[in-house]
Amino acid sequence: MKQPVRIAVTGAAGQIGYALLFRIAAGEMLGPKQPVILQLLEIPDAVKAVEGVVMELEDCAFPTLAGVTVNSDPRQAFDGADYIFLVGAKPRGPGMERKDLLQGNAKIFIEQGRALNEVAGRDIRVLVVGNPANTNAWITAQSAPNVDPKRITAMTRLDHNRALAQIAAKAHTPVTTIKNFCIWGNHSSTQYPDVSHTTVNGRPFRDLVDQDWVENHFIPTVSQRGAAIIEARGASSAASAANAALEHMRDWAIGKSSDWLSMGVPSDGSYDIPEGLVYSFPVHVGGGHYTIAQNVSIDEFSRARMLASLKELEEERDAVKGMLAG
Ligand code: NAX
Repeated sequence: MKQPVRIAVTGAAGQIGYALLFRIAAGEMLGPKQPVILQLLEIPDAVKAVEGVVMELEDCAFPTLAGVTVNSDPRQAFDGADYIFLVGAKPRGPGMERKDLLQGNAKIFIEQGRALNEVAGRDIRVLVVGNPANTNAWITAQSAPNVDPKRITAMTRLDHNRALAQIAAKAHTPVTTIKNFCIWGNHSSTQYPDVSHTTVNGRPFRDLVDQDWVENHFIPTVSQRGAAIIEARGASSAASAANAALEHMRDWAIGKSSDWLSMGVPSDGSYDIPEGLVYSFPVHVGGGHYTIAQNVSIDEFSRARMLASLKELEEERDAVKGMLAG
């Protein structure tokens, strides 16, 4: 048997945590031959609830689960971790402004970024799920100057998967026949799900649909899907979010793809997105790395959408950057 790898998950008592932990422990992220140790983080009030989740994990007797720790100090939870899922965040409360949510969460990600800075290994991979995910990832990177910012990413894979499902339904084809789709920008309602280069069974998807469908049906359906799920279920996406988080980390760590995936990653200046901002791009994965797909042609419609999402990310950054100095 291989040496166990250490996987930290924050917000472990939450609903995404509950859907994610069992799949990681079952070996679905790194395969059935790779033992894992889970290092869970929660706020002190939720530690008891996590202990209940740990009992259930034990009761599954997963062959790949080599241990579980429960922590309320991020330095302990992140110590020696190879993979970190930053899921825990403050939910938006009644009457709360977007700015209050941003600042409340900024505090969490500043603290966790500093903890990462102290204890993280060089080969760490971090995925931020907690909202606002892109800006929280940017804050984490700013608070962890010793960590290579490329190793701190944000989740837009759920948006990517939601879009694939819509395209497959429209084209009456399995999702496996779809290539070259991506999400640009922020994980928010300004995200830009881009079908300009998408093919289905090797044929341009744009030959099957008109601009009105793209603009007035497809883009709103994908970007408002989270709200539609809350409306129907009375709670936000959990199993699909956990699935996307697992796929993001699995593909980054051990995947190989000539097709595009969507990941929120620090910009390297590609497509004129300012360097360092955490923006969703089309990426390729392989050899444990991701690379931003290059030379993707951008038409006027796409450029306008990409810039609208960029503007929102810049506003989010400006709303919290004063907090980083303190
Ligand atoms: P829950 O409210 O069920 O769980 C969040 C958990 O985080 C709670 O148990 C809470 O005690 C814990 N927590 C809060 N502060 C913490 C801290 N400082 N350290 C450790 N744990 C802490 O939310 P859930 O439905 O699990 O969603 C988690 C986050 O994912 C939310 O911010 C949500 O908005 C975000 N999402 C992001 C998505 C994405 O695509 N990027 C999609 C799904 C989801 O909405």
